[in-house]
Amino acid sequence: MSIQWFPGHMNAARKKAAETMEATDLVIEVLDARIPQASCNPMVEELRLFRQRPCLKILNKSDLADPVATQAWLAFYNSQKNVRAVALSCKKPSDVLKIPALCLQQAPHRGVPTKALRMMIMGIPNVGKSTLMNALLKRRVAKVGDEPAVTKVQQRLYLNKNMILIDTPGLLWPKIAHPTDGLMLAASHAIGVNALIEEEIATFLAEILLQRYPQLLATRYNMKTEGMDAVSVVEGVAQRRGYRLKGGDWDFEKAANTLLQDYRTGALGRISLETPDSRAVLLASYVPPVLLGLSQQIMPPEDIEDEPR
Ligand SMILES: Nc1nc2c(ncn2[C@@H]2O[C@H](COP(=O)(O)OP(=O)(O)OP(=O)(O)O)[C@@H](O)[C@H]2O)c(=O)[nH]1
Ligand SMILES: [Mg+2]
Repeated sequence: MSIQWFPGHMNAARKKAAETMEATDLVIEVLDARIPQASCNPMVEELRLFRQRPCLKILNKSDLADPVATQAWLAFYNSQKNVRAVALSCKKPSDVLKIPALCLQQAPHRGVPTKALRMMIMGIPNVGKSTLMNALLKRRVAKVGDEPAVTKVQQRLYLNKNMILIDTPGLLWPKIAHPTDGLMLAASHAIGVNALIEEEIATFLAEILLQRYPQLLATRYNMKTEGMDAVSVVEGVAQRRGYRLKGGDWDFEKAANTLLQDYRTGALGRISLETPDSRAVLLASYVPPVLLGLSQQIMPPEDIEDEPR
């Protein structure tokens, strides 16, 4: 199965982002630290590079990610031109406090009253963009929720007289090239629930957990994972939790849901679904798709919701 999710409002959001990019000095790209490259929208990268804007990549939800993998990802991104990467949790105020200084470092020619630093927060759905916006502003200006596509329109606010923030709706891209990226995005809850085939996603997740984090599975569900395959892991969760259907069979769907929830909330432990090495292996067997046509994405201006000054 190949998971694709591109609801109507995202097309409008993509056009709007292309137009706002012109009047943006710095892109704050929020990634999911558990799946940094799978959560890196190629459309954002393309728009940013087209306008030659620097980028602060925030590996958010790092409280849920494997710290060893996160360190490897930071080295990976920090070697890229015009990119600075940090790992943090937008839910920790002390982490968020570091961000304004990093932004100013990335665009030293801006950040004075006559030339305010204009920062656009971009990223896939449910990655924590609005949480970041609220934390930076120290007040609740944007709605936050643990489901994809909460924010539907851009919102622009002054962080201080020298810095402007623009929150944007989560963006996916029309064609996710690698099926495993779609599964990782769905497992991490960036893709809407009606597009999900939860059992397949949970089986995919179980496969990675078996390979890389068998001890976390064993501890959480008190089961021996030796000799198990992914399907038997999900069945094992049903057995351990006593999930049965009316006829007496194991309730695979309920167990799949439990496994996904335990990964999403961090109950299983700190997990990263990909590393720079696993990504390199994936790319080695990959034929690039036709490049996205930028000209189709740049549209005339529309109104941004502006904070009254
Ligand atoms: N564990 C953890 N959860 C976080 C973190 N940052 C955000 N969240 C949670 O992630 C969920 C999504 O956060 P939002 O800020 O609404 O995400 P968004 O990127 O604005 O999502 P859309 O508007 O749907 O694109 C919420 O339940 C947040 O509480 C973090 O650093 N760690
Ligand atoms: Mg949002």
